[in-house]
Amino acid sequence: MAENQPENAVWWKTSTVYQIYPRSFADTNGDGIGDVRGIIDRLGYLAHLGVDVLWLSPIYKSPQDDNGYDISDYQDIDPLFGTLADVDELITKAKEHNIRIIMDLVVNHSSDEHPWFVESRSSKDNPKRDWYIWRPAREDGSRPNNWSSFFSGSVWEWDEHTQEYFLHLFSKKQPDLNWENPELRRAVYDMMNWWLDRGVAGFRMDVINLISKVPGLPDGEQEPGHEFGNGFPLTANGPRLTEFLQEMHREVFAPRKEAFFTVGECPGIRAEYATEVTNPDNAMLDMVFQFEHVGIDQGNGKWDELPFDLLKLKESLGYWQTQLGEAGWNSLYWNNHDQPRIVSRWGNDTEYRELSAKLLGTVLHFHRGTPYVYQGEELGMTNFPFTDINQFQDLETLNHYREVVAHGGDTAAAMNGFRKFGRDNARTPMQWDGSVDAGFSKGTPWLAVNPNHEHINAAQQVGDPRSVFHYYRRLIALRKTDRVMAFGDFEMLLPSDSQVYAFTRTLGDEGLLVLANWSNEAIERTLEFARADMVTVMHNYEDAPAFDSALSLRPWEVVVYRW
Ligand code: ISL
Ligand code: CA
Repeated sequence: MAENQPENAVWWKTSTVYQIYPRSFADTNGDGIGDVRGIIDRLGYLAHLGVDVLWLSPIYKSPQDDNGYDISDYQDIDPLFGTLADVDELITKAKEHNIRIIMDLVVNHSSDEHPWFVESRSSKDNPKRDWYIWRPAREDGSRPNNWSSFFSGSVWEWDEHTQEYFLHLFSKKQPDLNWENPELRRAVYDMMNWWLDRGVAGFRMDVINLISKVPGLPDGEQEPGHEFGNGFPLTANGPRLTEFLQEMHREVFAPRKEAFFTVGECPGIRAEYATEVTNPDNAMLDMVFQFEHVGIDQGNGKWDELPFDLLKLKESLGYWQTQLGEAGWNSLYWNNHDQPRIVSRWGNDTEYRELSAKLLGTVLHFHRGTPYVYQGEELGMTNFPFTDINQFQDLETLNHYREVVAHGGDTAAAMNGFRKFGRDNARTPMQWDGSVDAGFSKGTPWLAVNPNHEHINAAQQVGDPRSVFHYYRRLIALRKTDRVMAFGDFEMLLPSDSQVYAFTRTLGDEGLLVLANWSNEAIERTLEFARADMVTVMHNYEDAPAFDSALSLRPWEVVVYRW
């Protein structure tokens, strides 16, 4: 383990990060959209929960094509969310609660309405032409390559004015920045320094492993009958990524004395490279978000549902625990604004909602790494009961639906995929109380509130010591004081058991044993693990069973013991 770092550099190893999707958190001016003042108003709630860091999804100036992941000014706040003065106030007031703020850094692409792109597209000899990725058509007039965009269609958009295509891995309103250009990189580092000088504690870096494109942008593999090829495996983790991340570290983070941390979103990163990236000796990033475990129930593309298989989950998370055990550091998450709600996905969101929410929280938080809680996860919020395509707002969902319709595909199957995996499941408003619109807004929320807010809400749970909220409070508090939970070695037990998730954490002669029944049935097992000195640390049923190697667990029961 990387204990070679000074203690003050590792504050984030005993921290819990809370992700806020500002648009859906708390609306103070009745326009139906959450805002920065709404976050300020709820700092007391967040301090009570005990989180150390808030990651804010983008609040910068943006046309909101992808809810702010399309930025037109990196150094200003969109009036939808408030002002720079509001953010300064948030930073100051959060600090009074010992909470740090980190910003979402979206620099794989900008908005097409960013002045940089407006200039870049104005002429072929504009000084900023090379800040984006422009290519002529191929000899036969076709697009420069066959890649499909993450949000459907081609990655290439034709520009009439200059008669060239520009690259966009995401929507056509999100042109990719050209990291090969040193002036562009300089502008990004200046902007990052400006935010750090303002008092933010670091960044979550959006798709940062896509910034170094594969040279020559060759065609991707194309399945027969498919209109596009897959460029993603070619262009993720590109050849200059290490160099760019090290340069960024040198230009932005290395000269600073104050505490900060970085987490890079890295779809398609492998554990070997993630170890390199998060090894402090290599001066790149503190942590990455990897996607392996959240892909285990998706087959051919994200809409293709495979049955949940606990063995696959254990194999994946166990592997990352071991791989990043010595030198790197893991980030731990079930949820974010792109993923469906975890109790609906892998728990039981009906009969065992509270028990399974607590089990999921326990299993995740007792792994080694820094845990992330996505707004509402601490209440056991669920997916939304979508019945109609018109209830969705997310461009990923709507674009895919249009494509299915255009190809005469199966719209009912597509709807099932959206219900299961659609990003709007995570984006319905935070459920503050049981009143109309859940206390989120006095106006009409931009996305409907889940009808179950009448019984799943913060007001009810804050007042109930047995709630999911209070259970999360205990998990978050424990990480700050329990060195075994934060730093102990991880070992998976019962690796081929398809119902039980069991593991130990050990540090010196202390240890933790986590036993979780990930199923609707009571189970009995014999554990090859015996100690007389076991004390119960956490449990999700009222009465905690004393440790016994003849293990018997009720549905969705989890118990943690210490020796
Ligand atoms: O959401 C996904 C699965 O459908 C991912 O493919 C996701 O698009 C990918 O992880 C990148 O996500 C990030 O960048 C996107 C933005 O839409 C997401 O919200 C953001 O988290 C483009 O900026
Ligand atoms: Ca508002």
